[in-house]
Amino acid sequence: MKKLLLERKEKGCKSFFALLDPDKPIDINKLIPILTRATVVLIGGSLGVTPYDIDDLITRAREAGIDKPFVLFPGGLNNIAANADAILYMSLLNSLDPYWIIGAQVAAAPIVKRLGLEVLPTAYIIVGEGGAAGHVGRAQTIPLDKPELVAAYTLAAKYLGMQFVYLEAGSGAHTHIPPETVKLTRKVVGNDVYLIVGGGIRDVDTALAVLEAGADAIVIGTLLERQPEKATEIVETVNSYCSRDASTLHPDISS
Ligand code: 1GP
Repeated sequence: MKKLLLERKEKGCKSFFALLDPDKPIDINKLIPILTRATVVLIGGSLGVTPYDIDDLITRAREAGIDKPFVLFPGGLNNIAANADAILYMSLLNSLDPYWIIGAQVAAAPIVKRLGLEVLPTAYIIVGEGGAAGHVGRAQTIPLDKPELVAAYTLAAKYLGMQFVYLEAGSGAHTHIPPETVKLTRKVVGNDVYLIVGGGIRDVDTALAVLEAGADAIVIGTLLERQPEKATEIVETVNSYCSRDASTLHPDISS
């Protein structure tokens, strides 16, 4: 999993993470065009999710022919499930509660080991509205107009040895992470952090702007069920990225 993502990054490709929240109604068949094009399928949710729901969803998706890595995006210990391939092993760096920074991770570690899940060491940083994840995780969310704080958190994550950093605006956020914030963050941390950006991304232009600003992957959740055709358009754009010259697309932010 990690290898797949890092190899794509190395080649200049971007990745699309399709997020499924088992607490929401999911029609797998309707999502086949998106899930078969996604780089990975993330599964998790902040509320109302059990490992049984996750295992069942993965089984149904595999039966429907979705041959993708299934990666846990845990909203808590109740999101650790055996059928997954890997886990975003996250620390919510800007939580005010040590439980979400290191407590849940200690409790999860023996389970993750026993299940043999591949681990992606990930800093989770919540910006702006933050949504349910921000509330449940007791995040002191970073104001949208303070990109230097996002960059500083990301640099701290890099210095702590975390390979993956997930900048989260919150599921269904009205305002996504601004591309300028991604651009500054990338400039400050250099290229050796794998940057994942999600929350409130709803159209191709936003997805492209965030990717060209320096994100390696975008996460799309809400749009999958609400406007699957738009999500399909985004995943196709992400997948065509490798063969495009990014500097000609949005020259204002790619320089
Ligand atoms: C939420 O970043 C993800 O944790 C995806 O957000 O549901 O707004 O696409 P959306």
